[in-house]
Amino acid sequence: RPPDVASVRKVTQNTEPIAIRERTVDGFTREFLRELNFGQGVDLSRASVNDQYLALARTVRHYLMVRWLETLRRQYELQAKSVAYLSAEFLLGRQLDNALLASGLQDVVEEGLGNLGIDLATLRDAEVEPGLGNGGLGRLAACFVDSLATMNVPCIGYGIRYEYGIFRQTFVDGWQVEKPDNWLALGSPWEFPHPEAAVTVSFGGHTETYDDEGTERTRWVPGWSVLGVPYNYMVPGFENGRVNTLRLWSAQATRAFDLEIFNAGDYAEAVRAQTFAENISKVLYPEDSTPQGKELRLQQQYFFVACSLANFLEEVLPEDFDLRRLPERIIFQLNDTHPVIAIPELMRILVDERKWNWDDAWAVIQKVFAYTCHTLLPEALEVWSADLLGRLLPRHLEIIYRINEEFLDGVRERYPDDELRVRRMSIIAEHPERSVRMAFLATVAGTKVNGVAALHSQLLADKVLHDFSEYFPEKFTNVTNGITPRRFVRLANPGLSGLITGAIGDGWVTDLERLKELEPLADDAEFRRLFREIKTNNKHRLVDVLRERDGIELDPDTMLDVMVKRLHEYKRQTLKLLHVVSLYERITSGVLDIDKVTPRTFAFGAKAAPGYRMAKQIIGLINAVGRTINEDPAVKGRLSIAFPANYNVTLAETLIPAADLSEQISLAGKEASGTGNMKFALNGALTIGTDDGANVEIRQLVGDDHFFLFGLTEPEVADVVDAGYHPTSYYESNKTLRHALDLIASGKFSGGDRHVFEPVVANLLQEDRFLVLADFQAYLDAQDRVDAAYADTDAWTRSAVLNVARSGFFSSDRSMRDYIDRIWHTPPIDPNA
Ligand code: B1H
Repeated sequence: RPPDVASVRKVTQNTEPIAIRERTVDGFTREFLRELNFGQGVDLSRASVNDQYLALARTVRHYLMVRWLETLRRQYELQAKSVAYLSAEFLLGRQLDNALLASGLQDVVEEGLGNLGIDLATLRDAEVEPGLGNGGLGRLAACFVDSLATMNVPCIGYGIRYEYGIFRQTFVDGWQVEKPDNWLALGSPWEFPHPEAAVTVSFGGHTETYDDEGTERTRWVPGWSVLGVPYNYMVPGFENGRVNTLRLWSAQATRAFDLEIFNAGDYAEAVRAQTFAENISKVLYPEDSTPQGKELRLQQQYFFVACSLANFLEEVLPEDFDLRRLPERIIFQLNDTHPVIAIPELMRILVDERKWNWDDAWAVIQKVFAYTCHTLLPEALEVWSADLLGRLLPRHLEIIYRINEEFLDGVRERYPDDELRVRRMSIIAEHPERSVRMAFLATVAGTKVNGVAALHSQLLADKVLHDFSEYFPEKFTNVTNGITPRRFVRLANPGLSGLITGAIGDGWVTDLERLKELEPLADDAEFRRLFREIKTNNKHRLVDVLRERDGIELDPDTMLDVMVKRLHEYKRQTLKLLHVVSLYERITSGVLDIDKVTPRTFAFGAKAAPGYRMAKQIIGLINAVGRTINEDPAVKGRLSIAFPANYNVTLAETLIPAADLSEQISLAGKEASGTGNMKFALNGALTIGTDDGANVEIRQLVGDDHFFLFGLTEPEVADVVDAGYHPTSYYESNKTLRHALDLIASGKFSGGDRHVFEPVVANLLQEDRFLVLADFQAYLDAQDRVDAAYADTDAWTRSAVLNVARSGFFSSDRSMRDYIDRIWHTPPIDPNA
């Protein structure tokens, strides 16, 4: 039976408790072989690795199943307040290892499979990661649901089951070529489809008013509809018996829709209609931070939000629930503006369908939504053309207009004779075309608005949403991001985890501040030796993975200097590249004595949005510089570049634990938070970084002596820009910079062709929106400090240990506590209640 409301009711009423499966090696082995034989239909001697993987996944899933049903049953009994995390992205990463860890089955499974002659590691590698997100924002959602389950907080994650996740990146002659990510092709053992619980979602059409027993009401007469089929995923807490639910929606054609067309005799048209409907959840939009305003994307947003609200109101809540009490039962957290259309949708449900009056509905709305903003870039603030929105969701546009009118009435009352302010604050922009500013809508309707790091929240309140923070000061708050220590330390870095547990016990996995207890060990020579040994082992593990995965040979005896994140100009991969090119140029021209250069491997990982031309050029340039440097005997053993294609969660899990130096070099005031920065610090890399996003907090916590700070601060950036920034003046006055840029312009990295990378160089010289040239010298100086520090192995290791010991704050468990205290007010469930 589906683990859904209907079955929950049944369980509470009339079933015996299901026997807990035997958690022994023999018990596991029996279950596994049963799955292989009856689930996959093969016997062990003929089973492929994929057969074995699928059977194992289903076996592990069975063990968690009992707890899942139990969690649902208790939730139904307790009717406790839950979090509904609405997110267009959940970048989950591989599931198997996490499920094994959460269920405490690792040892049993390893031994059981071993007895059958199967290597667990081989099966792990057979899993294709669900890449249902672009980068930090999607991964954050996955960390948050992990933490909530671990902390015993009721949560449902709601999102989209994209048939194709983030594209698979390949390189052809060094240029990015995208391939579809067919992650479902070999089977998807972690999901539970529930076609019987499908929700109908409508689009288009028109609205009309009618007389409802003396009251004039509006109704929406949609033009077409699709079905949303829920696929449930387990979100197991760490060793605590709780399993929350992630519900992702898949679009299908409605029966009525195609029946009508079939009956009209147009078979081909009916099949085409099916494809049309299914297109909605077909593919994840690969733009990280610059949404394109495409109609299909708005369809996706409304689709998953409408399904989720309907599911929560009609299936999760008890049948007779009084919606006036909704704020006691739920908080809908809006992960950026992507789900903000939920606000007018809930208004529509309450006002049009449940026939509430407007004010009562609005009062509830203002208590059940909260909004997280993830950006500061103006071009990333989502805006929908009123024309498009009105065609796709005519009733929602009307509702937005009314929300805006009433809101602006209030603004006018507070600030009479300030029409300029009214225009600035309007949810509706008039130029360049009439459009809806989704961040404003979320701010007006939500109970809280939060940024994702201290600096970011400050800048949000002071700049991007300044009028709003003045108008609603009580709404604005900060919750600094975090990462789950289960996946990114315990699983990704078993060596370090063992060392930590040996020193302070294993409580840190769910109480990361306890890493503080490691501080004294930074001065313990034997501890440092073991710490270094683990880093070296992690490098060897990475060497093996890159050889196998990419055919890349990497020297484990060099400093591993890593920059992995989406390719974006504001993140400044070109600054990193200019450092490498400058080192190369100075060595080959004899300015630098090669024997004095610290041997380094520069690792890059980055996907570019397929339509972002400059980003793709930069990828081409990194690969071109890499090819030249890696082949040049003059720098052999000193400088090399490794740029494995298709950086993803799985690669991050081996790359980050091996890193010595973490590159977090965005222009100050542009990176909202960053979360990779936290993962590196917790795995014992030192950071070279600007005062941006969560770097600020990392530096404050680990201490200036253990962090390489450089570059303009955010106020300095503002001053430079206000004064009129001229990149050429830096080019002209700095010889090192000039030589590096000239070398690129000379065609050195493009077989003598001066045209290939001309756009990158020209952009830096003429525009340089993100002040790469202004920060170049400061960056080089900071890299010199890195070299000096690295030369003293003991001091470096001491700093690395202190980075680990002082970064416990960056657990997403702490982020969740902050959301609970400041925004959600959803207490954890007492396990003994
Ligand atoms: C972040 C996005 C984002 N901010 C639009 N904004 C997207 C915007 O598909 N889209 O259209 C996708 C993603 N992602 C990131 O969020 C920030 O840049 C990081 O600094 C931050 O750490 C992360 C999590 O808060």
